[in-house]
Amino acid sequence: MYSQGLIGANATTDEDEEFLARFQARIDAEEKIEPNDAMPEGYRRTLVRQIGQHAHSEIVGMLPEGNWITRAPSLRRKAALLAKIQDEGGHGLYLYAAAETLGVSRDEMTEELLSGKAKYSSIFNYPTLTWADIGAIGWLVDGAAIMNQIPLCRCSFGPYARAMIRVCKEESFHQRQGYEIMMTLAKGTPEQKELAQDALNRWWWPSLMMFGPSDSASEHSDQNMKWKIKRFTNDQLRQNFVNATVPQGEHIGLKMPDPDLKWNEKTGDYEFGEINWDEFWRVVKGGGPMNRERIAARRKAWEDGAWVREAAMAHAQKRQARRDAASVAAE
Ligand code: BYC
Repeated sequence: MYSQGLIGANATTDEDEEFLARFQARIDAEEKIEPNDAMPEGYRRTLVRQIGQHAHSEIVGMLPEGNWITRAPSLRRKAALLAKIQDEGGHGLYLYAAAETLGVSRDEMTEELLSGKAKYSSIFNYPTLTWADIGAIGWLVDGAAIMNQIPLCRCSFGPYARAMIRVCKEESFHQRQGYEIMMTLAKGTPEQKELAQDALNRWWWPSLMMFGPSDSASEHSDQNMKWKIKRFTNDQLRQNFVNATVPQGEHIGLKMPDPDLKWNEKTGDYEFGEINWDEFWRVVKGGGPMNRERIAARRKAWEDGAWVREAAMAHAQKRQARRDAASVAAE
């Protein structure tokens, strides 16, 4: 999608005040920043961090759902799940390509993931115990992802913003297929309804954690908002998600696992209970129920795929050599 040849061009800048003010004026004027444009090193590094982590989340996020492909309850469910998981793989690839335009290679990003230096979304460190978890992931996890990603379609960095447009369209299908699974289970036998409720109980709080630490603890939010990478804070998006999702749960007869949840007439928001931030940081730092398995699976896939990468490189080199020989012969 984006040529490696673009990487790093004009990227080194003398960051005096005038340069920074000119850059901020472009951001304030809602101009898109493109890979070859001069940009502050901090802006570039922030985007590499966020887009890289976003790409890793899409790829690691294939694992919990992949666990259920062979056990989907019907051919129709299996086809939809397969399509969804393939979409997530595609999202990861657009995002790696968008990050590559900023001068980082896919190999470097993968090394950072495998060494634990780069993060991926906390949500994918929880296990998928029953089929209802596939419904809960689509409804809640993709629902939270859409809430976070729609504003990213207006991110100041062009390649990221453009990648997000297609990603959001696909996430919206994912959210609906998940909600439809939950609706079917909730209307089914008492055992099926219980499966749906149990999945909601386990995925609700981790879904709220996807939006990141509260605004007072979010180290990057202020600068990211100034650079228009983020358009809303973590707490604003989390609140919007709660407001949109609680009525959806009520509509299918499920109960949110939060005794403190209540509608506030004055603010027009649902008030909700305290998030367990100790759990959040434990999971982010590698101590969640599935962190080890997820990284082990990615490491195995990377190692098993080494021969494919080597063969593709050898093929590309041979083609280039043939092209070079043909152009010499033509001279
Ligand atoms: N999990 O200062 P803050 C999907 C980290 S996948 C782990 O607020 P920022 C899907 C944060 O990185 C969609 N880490 O940071 C796929 C930072 O650490 P570093 C995934 C988290 O960047 C398959 C530190 O905490 N979506 O949809 O301003 C199947 C301080 O945070 C988390 C994205 O990646 C977390 N939940 O804001 C189904 C969206 N939260 O980097 C579905 C793009 C925070 O300093 N990313 N941290 O070491 C973003 O919008 C922002 O990066 C965040 C965090 C809102 C996540």
